[in-house]
Amino acid sequence: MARLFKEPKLVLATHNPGKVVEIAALVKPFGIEVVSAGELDLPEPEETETTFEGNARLKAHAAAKASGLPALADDSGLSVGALDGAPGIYSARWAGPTKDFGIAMDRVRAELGDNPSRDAMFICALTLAWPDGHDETFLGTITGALTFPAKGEHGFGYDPIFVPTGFSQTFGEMDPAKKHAMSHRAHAFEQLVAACFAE
Ligand code: ITT
Repeated sequence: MARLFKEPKLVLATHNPGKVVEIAALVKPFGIEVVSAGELDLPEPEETETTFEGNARLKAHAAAKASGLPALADDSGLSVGALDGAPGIYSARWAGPTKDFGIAMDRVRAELGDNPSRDAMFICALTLAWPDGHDETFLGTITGALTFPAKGEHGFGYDPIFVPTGFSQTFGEMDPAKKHAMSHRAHAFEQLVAACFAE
C-alpha cells in the first residue's frame, strides 16, 4: 500500500514555470502549502535516467534531500508515433539552451516530413518523495494528434501543436482549466490522490 501524505507543505520539484502553474492548480483543492524549487533556489539536477519514471524519481529525491521537505516532481514529454516515440524524455532538450519551443515544434514538423501519421501522446510521471528516501510514482498519458502550424497562446511547451483525441482545439487554444482536467498530468495526479491523499 502507498504511503499516505500527511504533511502540511510540499516542494514542487520543477524549474518549469508552466508545470508549477499546472501542479499548483492540481494540489490547491487539498489545502497543502506549496513552494517551488525555484523559490527555494534548489539546484536543477541533471536528468541522467532513461525513463520518465526514473527522471521523476531523481528530481523528487534531489529536492526532498536538499529541502528537508516532501517533494513532488514531474517528468513528462511528447511521444510521436511516427518518430518512434521521440522526442520523449528529450522533449525539453529539443528546445535547446534558450528553451525555445518554436524551435522544438519546427523540429517535430521537419522530422515528420511527408509522413502522414500525426498520432502522438503526452506522458507524465509524477513522483512524491519524502526526505527519508521513500517515494511513490504514478504515470499518466493522453493521446491526440499533431497539427501544424502551431495554434494558441495558453499552456506551455508543445501545447500549440497537440489536439487531444475527441477535441478540435489544441491544448494551446483551450481554456487552461479544460486542459488541467484531462491532461497526462491530471491522469497521473488522480492516481497519486487515490493512493496518497485518500483517508
Ligand atoms: P523540470 O525538469 O524542471 O520539471 P523541464 O521542462 O526540463 O522542467 P522535463 O524534463 O520533464 O521538464 O521536460 C518536459 C518537456 O515536455 C517540457 O519542457 C515540455 O516541453 C514538454 N511537456 C511536458 N508536459 C507538457 C504539457 O502539458 N504541454 C506541453 N508540453 C509539455
